[in-house]
Amino acid sequence: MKAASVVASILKREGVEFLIGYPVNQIIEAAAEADIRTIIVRQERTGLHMADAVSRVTSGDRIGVFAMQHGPGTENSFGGVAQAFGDSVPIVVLPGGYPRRLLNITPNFSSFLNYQHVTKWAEQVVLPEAVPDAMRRAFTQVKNGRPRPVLVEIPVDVMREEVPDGWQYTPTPRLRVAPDPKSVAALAAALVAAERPVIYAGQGVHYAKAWPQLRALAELLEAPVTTSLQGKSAFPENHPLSLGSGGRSISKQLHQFLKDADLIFGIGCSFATTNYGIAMPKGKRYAHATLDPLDINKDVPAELALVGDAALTLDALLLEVRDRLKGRPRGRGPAVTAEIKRLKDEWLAQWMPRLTQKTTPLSPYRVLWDLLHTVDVANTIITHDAGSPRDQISPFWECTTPLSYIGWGKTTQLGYGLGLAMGAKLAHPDKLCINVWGDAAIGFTGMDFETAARERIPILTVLLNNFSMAIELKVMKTATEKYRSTDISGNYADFAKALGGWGKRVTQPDDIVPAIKRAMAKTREGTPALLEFITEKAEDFSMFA
Ligand SMILES: Cc1ncc(C[n+]2csc(CCOP(=O)(O)OP(=O)(O)O)c2C)c(N)n1
Ligand SMILES: [Mg+2]
Repeated sequence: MKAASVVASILKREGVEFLIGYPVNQIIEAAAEADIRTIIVRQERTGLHMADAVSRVTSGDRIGVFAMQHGPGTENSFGGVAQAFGDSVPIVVLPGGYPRRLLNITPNFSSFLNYQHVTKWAEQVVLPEAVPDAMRRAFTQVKNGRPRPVLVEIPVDVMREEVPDGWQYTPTPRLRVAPDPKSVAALAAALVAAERPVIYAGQGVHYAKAWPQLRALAELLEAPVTTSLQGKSAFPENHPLSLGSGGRSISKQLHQFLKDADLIFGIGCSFATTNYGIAMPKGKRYAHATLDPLDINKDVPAELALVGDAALTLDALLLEVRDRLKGRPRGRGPAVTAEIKRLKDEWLAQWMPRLTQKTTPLSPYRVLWDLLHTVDVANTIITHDAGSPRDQISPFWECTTPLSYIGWGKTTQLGYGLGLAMGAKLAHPDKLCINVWGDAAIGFTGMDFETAARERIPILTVLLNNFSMAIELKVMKTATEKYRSTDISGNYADFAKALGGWGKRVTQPDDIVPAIKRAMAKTREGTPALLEFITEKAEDFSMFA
């Protein structure tokens, strides 16, 4: 068997159902021969984003895999891998490499060297017989420990060579790590003793599917819960104890409860400092439970810390907390939920004029509010993009089911959302998968709407077209005045049609809901739909100093 076919055979054994890629890479042909569906994108970055979503929306049960060619393919893929690294997403990246006689000779791009900083594991395979071992290592790494991309670079001449008979491959295990019982007891004691604890859940809860345990702990402690953007939907946001998700813009109740907290308990989160997450208040007591010890004491000093899988950690904490409470409720639930409700009502009342505004150009808030109230939220997977759309949607989109929102932002590549929606749709064909983006974002990856049409990946893409990079207006005042440097333009509804999808431009408030309904019907027929809403250059966000 040729090395490329051995790779395909291993992918099959690892349960990979589709290989997303861009030619030339011999693994693509070998995968098709092995009956793995090959999906060819229009540029590498989107393909990586699709693979990324497959892993995210399946809690890593299915790992997204992407293959591209040596040289330009590997050079052009950098953004996709870097984004997955930044947001800690487990994907397998299979670049071709220059033939061995040219490998690692300047100016030839080496994936092995260049991707070191954005992968948790990178190998270059120089002998065909080493392929099964390299793949075993890569899959073991991608499924275990902190989720992040892994990479195996196989030179084109190695791909064509025979792997000697007798090679073996057993699918790799997914192993879980439990926290130290002593530290669990100490953390449980602190949680029970705290007067105003706040639980901050990250995406570790999604990967461990620890949603029931998170809810049980919150209810037991009668403690409010928020999430990181990546962890959004880990806790039902219509639950009376929910503060909504963190992000650059947040709810008033979240702002207030964090300010007043006496103990912030992070579970399955990194607490990494980021512009696109909550700024953790200084001078608070922190308890931190996460999978990767490298995150402990990194950005926030943790008085108490646990290392382990989020589900095993919460299981252990639940036992300890129950043991301490001895069936006696903390008794603060009614007061806490009443306070959350009061603040939430105040906050929504303040925003309601924007969320229901009747003016044209449309308020982006109105568009997103109508979207929220038109789709079946529980059976939708939605993602934002970089720019204002992220900050306009994340605090107001109320998730009720796990993994119904793909939140991101440790790095924020414009155009990421399209591939995420497409990957989510591949993994969950029965759900409505939506990406919400601005007109700058579509400039990066918009051509891959054609992939959605050609491959029949019927997503709904919601474009907020304000003919501007509105989020940059404040920082590009002179350039805008003198040279119109933040202006951009396009007719994206026509663009969608030209690429084989369905498109509609919407300018009037009364047309928003009917257009969404038509677009949803199109997706059910198998056609991707693009709704282009002509919106104002909004500059107001739900942010607190
Ligand atoms: C690849 C990349 N380059 C630059 C940026 C910086 N950036 C963030 S948002 C933005 C403009 C967003 O404009 P648009 O998508 O139209 O959204 P708007 O703010 O107008 O609603 C820019 C330039 C980025 N996030 N990603
Ligand atoms: Mg814009």
